[in-house]
Parts: sequence; structure tokens; C-alpha cells
Amino acid sequence: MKPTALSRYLIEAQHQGHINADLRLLLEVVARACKTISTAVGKGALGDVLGDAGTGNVQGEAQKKLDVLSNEILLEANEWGGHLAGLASEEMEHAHAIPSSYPRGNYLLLFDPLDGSSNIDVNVSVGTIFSVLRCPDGVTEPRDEHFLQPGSAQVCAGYTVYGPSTILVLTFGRGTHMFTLDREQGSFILTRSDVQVPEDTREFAINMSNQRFWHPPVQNYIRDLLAGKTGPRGKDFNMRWIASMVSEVHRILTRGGIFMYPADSKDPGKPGRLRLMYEANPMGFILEQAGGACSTGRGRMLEVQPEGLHQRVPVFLGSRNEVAEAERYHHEHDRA
Ligand code: FDP
Repeated sequence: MKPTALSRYLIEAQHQGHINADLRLLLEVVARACKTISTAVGKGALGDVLGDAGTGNVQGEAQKKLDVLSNEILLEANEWGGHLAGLASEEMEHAHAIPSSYPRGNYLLLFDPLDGSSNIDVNVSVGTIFSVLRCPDGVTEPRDEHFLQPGSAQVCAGYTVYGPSTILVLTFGRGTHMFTLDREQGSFILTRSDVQVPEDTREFAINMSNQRFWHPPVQNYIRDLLAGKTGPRGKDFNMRWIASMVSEVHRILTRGGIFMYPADSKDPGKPGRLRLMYEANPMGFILEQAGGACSTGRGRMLEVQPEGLHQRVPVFLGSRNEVAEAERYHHEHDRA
């Protein structure tokens, strides 16, 4: 059978009534921007794109040159297409309404232009994460508050991982599908449809250096994982930590696992490290559509009512039964 390119896949989805023309266009534009980012990431030192930009983002984190460049690529590509009412990014303090000089559409796009960017300089996989929401009726100049919709309201979510191959992972609520970039042809080709995450796992991912700051339920849960075969879980677990969320989620979609970034006492002002709107929610949608789960440890991620564009949340995601196990430790602790 002839391989299916993303464009054809989206046109067929439109013909079947699963997406409308505007959403198809939006996804085509995001995919094109990701190809441009992929080229820049792939050039590495030859493209003069490595290293710090010398600036900080709204959250006080040092920006890499590629953070800034990826943000510009996504902004520029999406601004004039006519399918969006507004954009929001990890790299911008506030939402950006589409200027009135361009046609406006009904969607809102949120993105983390380059997640895991602390890994760029060491040539480890990084990625772009995005989430699509509907612009509330009657709103033509969307502001931050119009983006504050729960993850269950997402119409589409995806990420692109820039690794040995560049892979775009997509869901619009009808399963999770993977497209690999054919660098010679310049198009994304469907390489796995209806991805299913194994329900059980023997692999976990957490930054162990934060152990002394973890709250009791996480301490107890990880203690029991580490106890292995002779502990209460009765099996040995393996550990991975890439420090690039997109790569960790990609591993989990491929072979299962649980990834965690819990809240801790290191900086009590921060309820976790990862951001709800453009990291946890899109990954939650992608995982649920693949039979996995995404939780705050105390409830379904997609049901969290957001309070801020850059809000942080504790994250437990991956194989369904293991995420439920992590939640059980939280509920037991809360009951005691
Ligand atoms: P980064 O800051 O490099 O963009 O989004 C935050 C994130 O990366 C995740 O991709 C990654 O999982 C995590 O931070 C890494 O955190 P540690 O520095 O604690 O390892």
C-alpha cells in the first residue's frame, strides 16, 4: 500500500467529517512550522543555533537561541493563515490576538515551542508540544482568560519529537497517530495509527535528585517501586530520566512506562514544574487517546480548571494501571 502523507490523512479526515477545513489548515501550518524547526535543530552547531539567547522567559528561565527561534517560527507561520483567533506560548507572557490586518478564525493555539531545550547543546532529543482550543463565541480579541479552558475542551493536541528521526504525534479525539518526517520528500508519513500504550509497566521516570523534597505519597510510591520483587509491588522496575518530557512521553507511547514530575517542597511557590496548558493537557489528551492516563496524582489532568496561562501542575502520566497505582498512594495518604 502507498504510504499515507499527513496532508492526505487530514483531507480524508475532513471528508469523513472528523475535522473541518480550518482545523485541517491549522494542522498543516503547525506541521510545516515543525519541519522548519526540525531543520534548524538538525543543523546544530553548523546553523549557529546552539547556546543561550541571553534572555529569560516570563517564568525566569534562561532562553536558548532555539527556544526563541522556534517560537518565532510558530508565530510567523500561524499568524496569517486565517484559522486562528489567538496564540499563546511558553515563551510569551500573555496571549497574542491575531492582528486585525489578518483574517481571523475560531481556534486558539497554545504551544511550548521547544520542550526539553536544556538538552539541545548535548544533542539529545527535544520537541514542540501544541494544543488547540475553540475560541469562545463572540470573542474576536482573545485574552489570557479565554484560553483558560480545561484539557477536556481540547479539539486537538500533538507534539513533534526532533530525534534521530522527526516524528509528529497527533490526536483530534479519534485515536493517537504517528507520522515520521521523510526528509527527502519533506512530508510527514503515517507510520503508526491508533497507538496503544501497554496498561502495565516495569519502567518509571522521575528526577531522583529531588527525592529529599518530595511529599510523603511520592516518597512511599517510589520506595515501593525501588523495593522491586521483594517489595509490595512484587516486581523489579527499571528507571529512565531523559529530562526531555517529549522524549519521555514518546518512549511511553512506544513501550509503556510512567513519567512523573510531582510537586515538592523545593520551591513551595511552584506546584510542580510542568505547565498545565501547553505541556500536561496536550500530553494528557494524546495519552488518553492511546489508552494511557494523565493525572495530577489526585485526579484526571484534563478536568483541572485552569487559573493561569502559565500555571504549573504535578504530573503523573503513562500506562493506565501504573498511573492508577500512583493515585492510590495519594488517596491513601489523604485519607490517613
Ligand atoms: P526544559 O526545562 O529543558 O524545557 O518542560 C520542562 C522540562 O524541560 C521537561 O521537558 C523535562 O522533563 C524537565 O523540564 C526536566 O527537568 P529537570 O531539570 O528537573 O531534569
